[in-house]
Amino acid sequence: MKPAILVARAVFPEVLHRLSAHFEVESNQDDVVFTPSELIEKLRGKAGAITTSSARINRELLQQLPNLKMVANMAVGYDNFDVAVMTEFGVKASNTPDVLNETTADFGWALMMATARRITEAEHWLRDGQWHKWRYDYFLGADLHGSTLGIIGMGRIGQAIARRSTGFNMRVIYHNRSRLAPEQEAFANNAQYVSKDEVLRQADHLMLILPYSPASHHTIGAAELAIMKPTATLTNLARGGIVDDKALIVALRNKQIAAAGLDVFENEPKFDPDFLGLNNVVLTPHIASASEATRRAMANCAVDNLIAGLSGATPPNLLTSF
Ligand code: 8YV
Repeated sequence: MKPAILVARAVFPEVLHRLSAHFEVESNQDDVVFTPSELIEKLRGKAGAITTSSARINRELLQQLPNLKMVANMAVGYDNFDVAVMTEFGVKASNTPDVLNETTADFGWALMMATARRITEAEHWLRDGQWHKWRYDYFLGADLHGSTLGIIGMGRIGQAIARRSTGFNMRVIYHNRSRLAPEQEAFANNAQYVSKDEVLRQADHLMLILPYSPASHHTIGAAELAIMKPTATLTNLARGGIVDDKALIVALRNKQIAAAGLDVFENEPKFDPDFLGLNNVVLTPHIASASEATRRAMANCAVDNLIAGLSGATPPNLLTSF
């Protein structure tokens, strides 16, 4: 008999087809976002699951699911997993690294450029019928070329973002839990390792792409925003919670920094409505990895992991060790 699995959110139909060759699949093509207790009910008797960031895999859930053997997250970030508890319960965990690096880096640039050059603000103004003449000072923004790009979180995506800056003749400074190897720095447009405060002080454009954990909660708050340049932009591609959104709203309102581009929010999708009252912020609904090819690659990566994990092999992107 095939093991039973749950695909916790809607996916490309061919993914379900692939899974059904190996498993008894319960899917959720209506894309209901399950509450924690609904998720437990859906997972009862299942050996495995494919999840996204909306599914919290924690002690409370695992205590009730003795048959669960593996959960494959369709995301590189896995702050929705309590990996220590999954290890304790002998439940394998995996994520989808690498397949989304370049797509997410592309989007980081799109968001940073839209923010610096005020593209969505200008488009809203145009659509609103306000364009009656040209003026020398309409929508003056900040140059990217020749400026300093500051990156906090220099993992694979951060490095892909840095590499793209060569064509813009930018200087790259970064902060990370650990310093990159010299050859990695060289490949990332000669990125220079500095303290977090130095990144904040010197960056003309700040990019946040670090994993969320209790230790990185509010990496950017009022104190950090206060030492940034008043002309600087901030782009958050990482996770809600990396930035203190209330403090960012105050800083944007008071023009303590010039503008922000945000793909992720605290408490998303119920983000702080005060963002909507600001015209110096570009807002997108967590779509940095959303290219057709990459979302398919992420789904297939999660499937590869689950097939390996439930057949007793080591999943290619295993996060737990026991
Ligand atoms: C996911 C992401 O699409 O990979 C990540 O960590 O943030 C996105 O690419 C999203 O988290 C859904 O799981």
